[in-house]
Amino acid sequence: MSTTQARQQVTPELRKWIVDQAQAGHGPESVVKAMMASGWTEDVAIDAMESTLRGHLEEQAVAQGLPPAVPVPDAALDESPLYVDAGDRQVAVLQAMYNPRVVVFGNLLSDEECEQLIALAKPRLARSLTVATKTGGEEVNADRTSNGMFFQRGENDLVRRIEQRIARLVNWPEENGEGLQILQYGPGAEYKPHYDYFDPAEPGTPTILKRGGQRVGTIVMYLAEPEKGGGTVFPDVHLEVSPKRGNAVFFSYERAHPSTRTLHGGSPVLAGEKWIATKWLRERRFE
Ligand code: PD2
Ligand code: ZN
Repeated sequence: MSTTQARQQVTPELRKWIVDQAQAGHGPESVVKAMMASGWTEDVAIDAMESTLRGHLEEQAVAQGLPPAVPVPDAALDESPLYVDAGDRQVAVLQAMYNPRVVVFGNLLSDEECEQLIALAKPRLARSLTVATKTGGEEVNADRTSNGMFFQRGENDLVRRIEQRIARLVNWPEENGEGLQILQYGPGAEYKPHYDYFDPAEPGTPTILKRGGQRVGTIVMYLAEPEKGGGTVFPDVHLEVSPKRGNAVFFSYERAHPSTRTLHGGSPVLAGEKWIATKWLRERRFE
């Protein structure tokens, strides 16, 4: 940064001017151009404009009663890499969406890892439960007709290896992850559209949040492919992700609110069997 910019502060007056320009319909290029004309370099002007507008939107959101935005996991995709180094594996980036933040990864798990997870989970399967938001306990839910089980975090070498890989991939501490959940969906089984965060309006939510805070991200890994159906769908943005073995869909949500557009579901399996592993990521250490 030159001495000119070092001395140039993003003052409240400048912030107001940037917001006024945006509200008057002036595009980012003309705002940056005007700032450059008064001595800002392009990069610094862009940063100042972006942070001002982001801050303004956040203030508006909170003023309207939305929960505040919090930091979320994410992969380092700024330079559009085709692969991300996840430590012991190069993970392919197959698709990236920004709003909602949804990334489809390829080659996250090997076929052997998928098979091993299924074999370890099989003897421990039971009808899937969901968190009972009224009480903070767990309950059978007609919207979720899969069978499942949880591994403890770090329960065995395989689970530990995958947890380390995910932590590196999305830059989020391993200790903030819930235990890996394995789910089996037979023909007709589905997980109706829902949000993965805990609804702040439900009475059981404060109890749930004591253990690690909100969920802020999800990774659904596909372990076995059905013959038909079973895609992961995001109805608000009309997106369907195919349940391809070894691939995964990651998404994050910076506030516990539908404005994140992270409504998603597991479509009914039409033929064959779908197996997934889900990792839910919390704000803080999950004990
Ligand atoms: O199985 C899926 O595709 C799916 C869909 C929605 C999984 C989850 N949610 C989940 O495990 O949270
Ligand atoms: Zn979900």
